[in-house]
Amino acid sequence: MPFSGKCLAISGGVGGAKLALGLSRILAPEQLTVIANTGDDFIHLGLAISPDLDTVMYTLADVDNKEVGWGQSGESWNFLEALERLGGETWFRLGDRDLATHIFRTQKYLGGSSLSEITRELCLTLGVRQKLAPMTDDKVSTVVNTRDGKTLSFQHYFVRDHCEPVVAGFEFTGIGNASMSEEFSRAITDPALEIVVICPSNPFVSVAPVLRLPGVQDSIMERNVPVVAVSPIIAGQAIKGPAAKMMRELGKPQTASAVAEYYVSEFRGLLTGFVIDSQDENQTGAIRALGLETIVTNTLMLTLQDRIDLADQVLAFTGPRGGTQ
Ligand code: FO1
Repeated sequence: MPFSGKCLAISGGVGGAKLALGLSRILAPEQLTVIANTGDDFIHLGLAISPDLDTVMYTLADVDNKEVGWGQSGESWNFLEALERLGGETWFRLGDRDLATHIFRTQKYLGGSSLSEITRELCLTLGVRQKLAPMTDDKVSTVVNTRDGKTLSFQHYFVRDHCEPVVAGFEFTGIGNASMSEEFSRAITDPALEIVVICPSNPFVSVAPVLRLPGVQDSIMERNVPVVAVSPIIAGQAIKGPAAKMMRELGKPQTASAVAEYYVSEFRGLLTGFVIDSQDENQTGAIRALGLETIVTNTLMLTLQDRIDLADQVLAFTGPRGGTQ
């Protein structure tokens, strides 16, 4: 039976954008709202950069660089080469087309626009018809606490230092008095909402900042709809990014069931379902024991069809909360 309600998807960067694309191919534009993490946002070279929002936006607009998963396809690098010659900072690679997005965003910010308004304008120009919004329009920054007592801004940890520092924990500065963006709270309170999907993004630095925003967990639980997360770990590996390395450094097994345990213990009562890859089928029992309805399927999204098939599986979780369909 085709899914007729509305879907709210919570996404970080690359992994989240893949599932968001799959969902966008199944659902009508007005059925899908994607809320992106903004804890990775930072000011770099004087420019306001929102990596997770841009990754989802470029993916839904089909202008994304499909090799690396961020930035635009068909890029030229004249700006960066010229900056290099001047001795500027080039560790964060900004293509010429991508640069225009950051300059546009910065100019709008300086003109008093909110990140939500700017994202709406960018999506309109790029032809993205689904609703895409930041988790908040307030400043929230993910900080990485390293085992040797340092604190790193997220992009310094992730890009400049290649995720090498050993993590001890994370902080989301500013989150205590940040409010959900209008689109976010509207999507949660929409009477037509039938499912919340937590995309296969990094649980600690992409999903946690969104769920920790004041009021998010309670307002989602009040809706009594399925809340389904897709494991970002397959057979002990993260498909992309440092999730498995972080789990090891945090003393957790690098398994899909350890991700489920993290979500259940950190966000008690929020999740109702969990999707794992066929390679992790042997963990179904442990995950069901956590009270999560579990689906085993292919979660490795290599092709567009993989993205669509996974989205289809996730949407099959609809129906009343806690029911074992
Ligand atoms: N990630 C990298 O590993 N290296 C880069 O040089 C890089 C540049 C970049 C530029 C724009 C953008 O929107 C994202 C960019 N990313 C880069 C990815 C970004 O750091 C991550 O996607 C997120 O912050 C984590 O999901």
